[in-house]
Amino acid sequence: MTAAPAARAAELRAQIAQHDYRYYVLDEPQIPDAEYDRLMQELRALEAQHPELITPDSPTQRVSGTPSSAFGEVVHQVPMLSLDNAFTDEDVQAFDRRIHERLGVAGELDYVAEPKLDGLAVSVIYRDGLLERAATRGDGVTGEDVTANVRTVRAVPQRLRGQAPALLEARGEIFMPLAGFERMNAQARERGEKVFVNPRNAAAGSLRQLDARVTAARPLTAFFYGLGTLAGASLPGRQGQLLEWLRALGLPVCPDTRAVRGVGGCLAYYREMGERRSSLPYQIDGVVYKLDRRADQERLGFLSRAPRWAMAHKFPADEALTAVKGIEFQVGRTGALTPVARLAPVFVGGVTVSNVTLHNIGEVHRKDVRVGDTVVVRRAGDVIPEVVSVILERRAPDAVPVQLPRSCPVCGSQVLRVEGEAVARCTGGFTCRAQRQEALRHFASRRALDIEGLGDKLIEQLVEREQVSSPADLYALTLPQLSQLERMGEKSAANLLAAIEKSKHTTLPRLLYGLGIREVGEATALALARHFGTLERLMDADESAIQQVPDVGPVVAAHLAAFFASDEHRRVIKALTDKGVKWPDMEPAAGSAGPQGLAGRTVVITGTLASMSREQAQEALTARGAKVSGSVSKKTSFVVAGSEAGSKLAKAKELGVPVLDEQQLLALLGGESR
Ligand code: 9MJ
Repeated sequence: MTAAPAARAAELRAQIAQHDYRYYVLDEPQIPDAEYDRLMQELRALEAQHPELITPDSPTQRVSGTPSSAFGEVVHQVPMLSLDNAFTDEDVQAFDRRIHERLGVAGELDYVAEPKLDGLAVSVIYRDGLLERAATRGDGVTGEDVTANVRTVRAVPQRLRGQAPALLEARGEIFMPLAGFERMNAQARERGEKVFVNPRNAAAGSLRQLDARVTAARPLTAFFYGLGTLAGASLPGRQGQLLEWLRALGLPVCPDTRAVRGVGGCLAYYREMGERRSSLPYQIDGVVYKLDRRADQERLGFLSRAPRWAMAHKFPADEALTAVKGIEFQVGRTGALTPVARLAPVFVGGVTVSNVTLHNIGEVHRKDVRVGDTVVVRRAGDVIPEVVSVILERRAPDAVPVQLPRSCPVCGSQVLRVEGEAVARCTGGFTCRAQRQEALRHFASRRALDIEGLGDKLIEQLVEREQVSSPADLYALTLPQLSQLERMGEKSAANLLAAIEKSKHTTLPRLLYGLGIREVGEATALALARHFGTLERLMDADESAIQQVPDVGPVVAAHLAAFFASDEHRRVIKALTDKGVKWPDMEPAAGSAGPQGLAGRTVVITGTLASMSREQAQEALTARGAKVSGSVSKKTSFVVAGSEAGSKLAKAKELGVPVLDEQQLLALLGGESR
């Protein structure tokens, strides 16, 4: 090192501050983390040799080594306001109307719309550009002094950039990005430690640590959106300009903040963020609208705790507390016992939830859910609801842990849990009514034999009356038998019979899928059908031959071999063909859907394809037996989505219809190997 120690230390500090700025404010990191760490190490070493060179704003001083015994109190010179909440479009319209009335203006108003971050509100004071004090919001008037902790958050600069005012109090939110939250929880889980329920609790818990070294190890970051006290500079005239100014001073501002016009612009932003919510890198619980012009804000003023010129528009809560009324075990098609928590109905994420799957007994024990417990239930976006955690403080002293039943709750057969497997299964096989019922339901389902009108209730009755025990029995049902079922008129019985008759003309992939072989989903069924061409060839194949099929591994091959080794299953297949169920053989063609490989499939093409026109794609699909349709419905087998696909893609996602991209289409057509 040639530079004098003082000069080198100053240079390193400036470089580190610049990298923090690029990383947190511009979101354009310039150097790898390892290089950043090297700069820090060099600075630490230099300061250790020359302690007189340490400055209070040195990045090495972010972590104080002395845990404090309590947080001091801080009185906010300008109260830290909270926000009024809107839950409906009407609430937002009323907010906008009130502003018009009070200001006595007509026409659309300018707003700034911001994501409402789910973190911890903080005030950070800079004097002559240097970070002096940080505090939590507390009750808005008095908060806690968390300076030592906030100093450890790299997104919060120690020193402002450029022309800093004499005094500036920036306000914003400290939070934990989802990736960091998940990483931290995964580590905690590995060590058998307590996990945080959500990023907000994690941020709050991390910031309120008496030992700032703990805070320093937590992946916290910050976005700023407002001002408290200001001296030595004039306030920008608009909220949008204020955000730009904060950014220029080196304070990170949320990149998803946007200028919008009128109530229409606000609501459009709300919907857009609602859709993007699940893919954002941070957790939000709504959006915030702020009237842009400061002069207008000042005319409107405050109402008790909240400004009249701003409003939080909340998303439907995605977490709620409720009670576990019971935990039952459902038996699935493959005998898997799935524990299901019956809940006191609770409105969460926009729907009422009263049942939540707990997946398997291991999960029940890991979360330690017991009957009578109060639990946190989450439903984020359109993800299936889940039990996040148990509120242990509210557990009744006599609550007993859930046991895996020894015998099947439906048929009484023994329940087995293979060593090392999460799932426990009923060993009753087809003798178990639940498994029979589920197998029939699967066989008749839309993507399998597609027997329209054969719903759960009917299957239940048919199985209960022992009129049907295997899929082949469906083809022996008569009109008088069907007419006798509950809620079944002559007409619907005739329709059902016709649907059963129609299902006899099927395809090999549908049949294979419909047989309900473990781990054989639609894609595997199609691959098997394409590879072997006929059912006989597949039934005669041994495990190693089956493993030749693309994407079929030893586990699936073993399930297939075991399935076809069973006399019972062979009898059912023979009975099906005897009753007239038939399907065309497929031309074996490795890796692609050969002639008629897509028979019976309805496909929708949307968006722009790069390698062919839509007409060419349509032709290629039709040549393989598919029907190409213009609109997406429950009947659509799959949607091919090119670039700029719009409403049809959205509809497919809504209905759960599989979506293929262009690469996958090409692979299916055999034009390219994957
Ligand atoms: C959050 N939580 O993201 C405000 N907030 O403005 C945003 N909170 C706020 N603004 C005035 N973006 C009081 C609180």
